[in-house]
This record gives sequence, C-alpha cells and structure tokens, in this order.
Amino acid sequence: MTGFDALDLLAEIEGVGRDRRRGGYTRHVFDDAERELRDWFVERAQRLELEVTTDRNGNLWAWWGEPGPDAFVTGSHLDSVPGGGAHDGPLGVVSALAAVEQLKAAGFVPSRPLAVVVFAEEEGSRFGLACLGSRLLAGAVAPDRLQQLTDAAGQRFVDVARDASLDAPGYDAESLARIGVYVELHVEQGKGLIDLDAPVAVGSSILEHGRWRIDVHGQGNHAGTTDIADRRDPMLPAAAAVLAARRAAARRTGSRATIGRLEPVPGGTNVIASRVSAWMDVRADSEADTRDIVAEVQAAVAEAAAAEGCEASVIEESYSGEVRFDPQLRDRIATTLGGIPALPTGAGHDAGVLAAHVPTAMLFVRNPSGISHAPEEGADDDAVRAGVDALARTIEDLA
Ligand code: HGY
Ligand code: MN
Ligand code: MN
Repeated sequence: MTGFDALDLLAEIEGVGRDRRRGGYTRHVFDDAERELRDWFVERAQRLELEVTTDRNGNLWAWWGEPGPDAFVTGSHLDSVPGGGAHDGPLGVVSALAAVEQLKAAGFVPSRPLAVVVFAEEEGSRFGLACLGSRLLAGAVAPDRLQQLTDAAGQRFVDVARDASLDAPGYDAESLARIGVYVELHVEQGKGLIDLDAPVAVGSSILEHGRWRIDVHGQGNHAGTTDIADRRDPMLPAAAAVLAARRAAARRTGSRATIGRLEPVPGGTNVIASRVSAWMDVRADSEADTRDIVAEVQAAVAEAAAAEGCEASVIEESYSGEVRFDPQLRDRIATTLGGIPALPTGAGHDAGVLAAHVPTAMLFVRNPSGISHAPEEGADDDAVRAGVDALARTIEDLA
C-alpha cells in the first residue's frame, strides 16, 4: 500500500486546470481538466483497491466493499468556479482517500459498505445549476429543466452526458438508497476557524440561497454617433441591479447579494450593448429576507429600465432553503473528535442537497486566508492533516 498523505495527493493535481488568465483554477464538469482529475481519482482509488463506478449522473463512487444499503459515504467534488482555489472540493476528495488509506494501513475493516464519492458539477459553473450531480441523484431536477441546461457554448448537458457515456441522467433512487450517512469534509470558506484558532469544525447549517438571472434588452448602437437622449442602453438597468443588490443586502444583517457575472451582447468597446444578462446570487438567514432582497433589486431594475426605454426580466434559476445538519450526527462527531466547535456556513454543498434525504454532516478545515472562490484560498498543512485524522476517526466511529 502506498502511503497517501493528503498533501501529496493535492500536490499531484496542483497543476491540473490552472487558469493563466484569471489565476487559480478553472475545472468545469467534463472539460479536459476535470476529466484529467476524474482519471486521477479513479487511478488513486483503484490503487487503494476500491471499486470505482460512475452513476447515470456522472458522479463517481469508489467502493470499499460491496456497494450496499446503509453505506457510509464521504467525498466532495473536483470541479471549480472560474479562477477558483485549489481546495474547494478537492480537499474533501483527497482527505477521503487519505483517510481510507490510513484506516486500511491500520487494519481497520468497516462493518458497513463505505464509498468515496465525487459529485459532478457542484459549482454549477458550466451548466448553471449548482450541485447538479447530487440534485439529479436526489430527483431534485425537473425533467424539462434538465433538457434546458446548456453551457455558454450552447452545448446541452444531456448531450455532453451522452458523450460521456452516461445513460439517461435523472433521479437515481438506487444510488440514493445505498447511502446510510454522508459526511463531507470541505475547506472552510470563511474565517471562523481562524477566529476560533482551531483546525477543524463540524458544520451546523447552510444559509438559504438562490440564483436569479436578470435579462435587459435595449438597442445596440454606435458609441460615438448616438446621442445620450437617443440611447436605450441595457447596461444602465444592469448597473442599477448591481448597486441595488449591495444596498438591499447591506441593510439586512447576515445577508449577502452578489452580481459577479455580467454578459453584455455584443460586448464591444465602441458599441452600445443590445442586451445584457446578469446573474445574481442571494443568501440570507430567512426566505423572507432573501425574497425581499430580490424584490428590491427587481424594483430598481424595473425603474432603471423604464427610464432607459429598455425591457427587463428577473428569472429564478435555483433556490435552496436553509439546511440544518442532523443534530445527533453533528454532536456525535463533535464528541468523537474531542469537542470540536460547530460552525454555520454561507456556502452551498452537495451535503446540503443530501441532508434532505439521509443523515448528513460536514467537517470544515481551517483556511488561513479565509478567502474562497479565488486563488488566495488555502488550507494550512497542520489543518489538512488534522482534517484527515478527524475524518478517519469519524469513519472508525460510524462505519
Ligand atoms: O456557491 C456555493 O456556495 C458553493 O461553493 N457551490
Ligand atoms: Mn465552491
Ligand atoms: Mn465546494
């Protein structure tokens, strides 16, 4: 058995999918980089004598023992946001492999089936729906929505899935029924563990969150020959959305609203755009706050569009209610690990999707920058090793 140290495993993939233009990593589902990571994962899992299968939704399952009911499942994702960090997703996958290797080397034999899972398209960065692999598994994607999912190049998910030899993506009752408990280790995407001066925490909850697309239509024209009075520039209502999102969230404690993606068409320096799409991410402690923020932004966009002679629409693309992880499981893991702290998160995860179906928990590992979804995301070596130990001890206790 080769000695797997999670840091060595991270080092093996640190060059895959580097994004020279944005910095950080860009690894989108079924693109070259993510496929390279999939191949790497399969090879590493097979070296641990785990049996790897791919389910109908592109999720990878590396089984220790027969796939079976009531399995202990751990893992995360390998895809990234554009220009993302090295740890968001991969840390949970490499830590699971390292924990399995550590347990095998110590002669541990699980009393129940155990799987390391890699969920597909957790970030939703290619097809626009976050946690696509786990949502499909859980039957949380309507068939007509599935057919509509396309990437920026107009490729449909269903076609890309077929080309990846996935048959008929969709609800996978059989795979879901095999999961007895799911524990996901993830780099902390905040400063909670820095403030607590602790390497590892157990997750308590995930904020309500949703995504909306704002489309504004105006009149394309020449930047140099079109008088201001004659313009119908869709960038103005889009700009109003950006400012209104910040204003509305800033007035509600704990709320967050972000427009980080804006696509004018045609996008020329000397061209007044004919239309603009903006994507808004809103998160808050309650559905009421989330929806109030969206309503405020919607009103600001409508006012700006009317003033500019543009048409605007705000379409909800996804919504996830607050997730409270299983309190018994949370407390049992915290006790097993000597009383580690519990932390909420504003970040969505596949664990948030599965929490509606099976007892689910998360382990967070300290990130010395507290930054995520950016190249500065990190996880210090001691915390990474503490995370692997924490996961190994959790597996010993629960599997
Ligand atoms: O967007 C999120 O919260 C997660 O990183 N997918
Ligand atoms: Mn992420
Ligand atoms: Mn993640």
